[in-house]
Amino acid sequence: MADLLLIGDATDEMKARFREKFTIHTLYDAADPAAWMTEHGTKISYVATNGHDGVKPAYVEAMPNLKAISCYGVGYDSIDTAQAVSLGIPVTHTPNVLNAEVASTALLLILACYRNLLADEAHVRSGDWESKGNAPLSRSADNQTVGILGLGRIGQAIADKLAPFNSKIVYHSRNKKPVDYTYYDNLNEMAQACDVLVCITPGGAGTHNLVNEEVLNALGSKGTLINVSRGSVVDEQALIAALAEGRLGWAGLDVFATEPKVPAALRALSNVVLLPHVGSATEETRAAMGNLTVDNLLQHLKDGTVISPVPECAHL
Ligand code: NAP
Ligand code: 8YV
Repeated sequence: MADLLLIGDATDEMKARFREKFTIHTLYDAADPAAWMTEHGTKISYVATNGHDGVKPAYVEAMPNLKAISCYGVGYDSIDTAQAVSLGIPVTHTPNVLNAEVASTALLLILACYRNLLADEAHVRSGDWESKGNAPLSRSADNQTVGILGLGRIGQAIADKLAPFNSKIVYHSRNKKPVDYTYYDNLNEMAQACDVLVCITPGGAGTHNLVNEEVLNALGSKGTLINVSRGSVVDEQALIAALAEGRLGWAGLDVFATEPKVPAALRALSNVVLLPHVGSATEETRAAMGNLTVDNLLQHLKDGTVISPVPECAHL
């Protein structure tokens, strides 16, 4: 049996499948994870983690016999891939199996912002409907210009799911894609032109605070920001100020700068819809992600190859 380290928790189904071929060690149960790594790191040959917990570079150094890292999630900004590549360790992730789910979450946030879902629900629950009368009118989510920041696998799924809403799709990414949507090579210009800006790039240094005060001002007082990517992509303090001062209309957020901490100033605003990073969190999608996370390591154990390496590790 090979020794597998679980850095963050895994589902019962994943653990049951892992147990068939691996001896499982759970770092999240260790009172002092760094001390545990120093004492036991040399026996670990496989790691499973998730997009939130990642793998600390010091932990990788403490595992000289590490053969592969499998991430339960498509985003891997919390894993140092340069370090892994330099050591010849493949890193895998779970692309595609969650595209539709995360796209549904983006749509849920867009609709909740446009149609005042939370305020209207509270209107019924509080008894205000009976005592004060009808709720104020909301806005139609149909016929809007939606700017996708990061037209990749999930960005395309979001564009597809918006088709019945007759949205005009525009996008910004570093490279123009072979699609019919209007391409903006400048994010500010796209923000100026759209009603909704949906962030769905990877996190990490390359996208840090890409959505800054200037972009938020360009989106404007009638604009809606949706973030289902990583909290680091949006300047959270600039976002709070723009929403509080009415320079930005609404925001629907699934991700935050320092999860699970969400600033009180953001939680106090009425023009936001806040979700606890549940973009992919349905039983069906998490089962598919879990299976791919396990399958990658089972395949590596069998023949030294993996199914879905991150692009940086594709050549290993
Ligand atoms: P993907 O297929 O790699 O797409 C990412 C897109 O972002 C690409 O089109 C890329 O195009 C663009 N991009 C990268 N860096 C950029 C930059 N600096 N400026 C502008 N555009 C940039 O990835 P995916 O599978 O769609 O996943 C995207 C991300 O969603 C993940 O990395 C993760 O952070 C997040 N996510 C969140 C949840 C959630 O629960 N909320 C769930 C799943 C995924 P170019 O290379 O041409 O720039
Ligand atoms: C997960 C995600 O919540 O796939 C991603 O990048 O953000 C989510 O699907 C995350 O990986 C933790 O498991």
